Amino acid sequence: MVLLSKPVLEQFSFVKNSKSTTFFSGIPLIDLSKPDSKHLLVKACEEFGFFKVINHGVPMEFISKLESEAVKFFSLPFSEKEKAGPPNPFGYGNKSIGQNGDVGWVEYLLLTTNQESISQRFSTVFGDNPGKFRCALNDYVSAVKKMACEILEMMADGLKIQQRNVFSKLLMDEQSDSVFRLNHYPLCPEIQALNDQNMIGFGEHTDPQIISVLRSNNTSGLQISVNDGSWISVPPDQNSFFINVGDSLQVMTNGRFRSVRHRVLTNSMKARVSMIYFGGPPLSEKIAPLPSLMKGKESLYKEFTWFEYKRSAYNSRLANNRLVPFERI
Ligand code: GA4
Repeated sequence: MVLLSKPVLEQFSFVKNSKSTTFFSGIPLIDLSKPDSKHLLVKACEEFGFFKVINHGVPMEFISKLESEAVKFFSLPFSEKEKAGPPNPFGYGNKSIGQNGDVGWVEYLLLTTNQESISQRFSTVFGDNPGKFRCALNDYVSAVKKMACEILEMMADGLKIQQRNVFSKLLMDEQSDSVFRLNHYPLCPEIQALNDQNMIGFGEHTDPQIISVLRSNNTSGLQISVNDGSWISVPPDQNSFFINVGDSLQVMTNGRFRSVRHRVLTNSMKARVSMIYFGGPPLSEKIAPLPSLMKGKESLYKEFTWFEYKRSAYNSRLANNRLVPFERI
């Protein structure tokens, strides 16, 4: 066991724990097998920017294969994992998040969903069988991307937009700038000693992309922020997916949908493993409110491309409200 000295622990942020974690039972639940769900889906995106999806059609086999590859990777000695780093733009990262000084009690792999660009470094780490990891990753990402596109098409329907694929075509584009992330929140035994405190695994933020699809093992930790600014704990469910509205979708709906502020607290009993697909547009894509959603209203945002937004986002701190510089005053 690696013991953390006081100065090391001081780099991390803590939040006061409400002792017994009370889970929020009102997370919107969307059954993808019911075509009627599109109205619930729109409501969930307006109210929370967040919902849970069941009957998603992603084979359980793809999920468990990727999870076991991820667990295998994170169980390697640090000296081995380090060979797959640094994480910028893609690779292994430990505690440090982004390039602007954010830290969390997390280690991760940041990957592009573009097969050709998967770095050669992975061959070194996955030594005997890099193909197995890649294969599990490709199967999972293809299935999750398909589901994300179905969800985006239901959203367009629910919003009465004529062009059903107005959002999904951005993810389907060959140039789509989508990202995939595997997170491991290890146990931190020292924290058990700190009464009433929870360490921040991944600090509060919104996702810059269009849509994020998250799946985790059965370990709690994810919290979302609701309108009044309070945090609610999301009950874990390893058989379902959780969907986040990203900043770009908030802009495309002229603020009707809200990108959800979320964070992850460490769990002192069980390690958390999560996998997230961030569906993004091509770099050159203009991100602007769809005319059919404007209804004579002015755009709340200045004109910008995904490249410009991404550059600005990656220069920001995790907790910043990244859309502010792009709002029309
Ligand atoms: C949040 C969503 C994705 O995990 C991510 C993150 C990225 C990173 O880890 O490098 C960022 C963060 C995320 C937003 C602000 C910047 C960039 C860390 C950070 C401080 C991969 C992404 O696209 O944006």
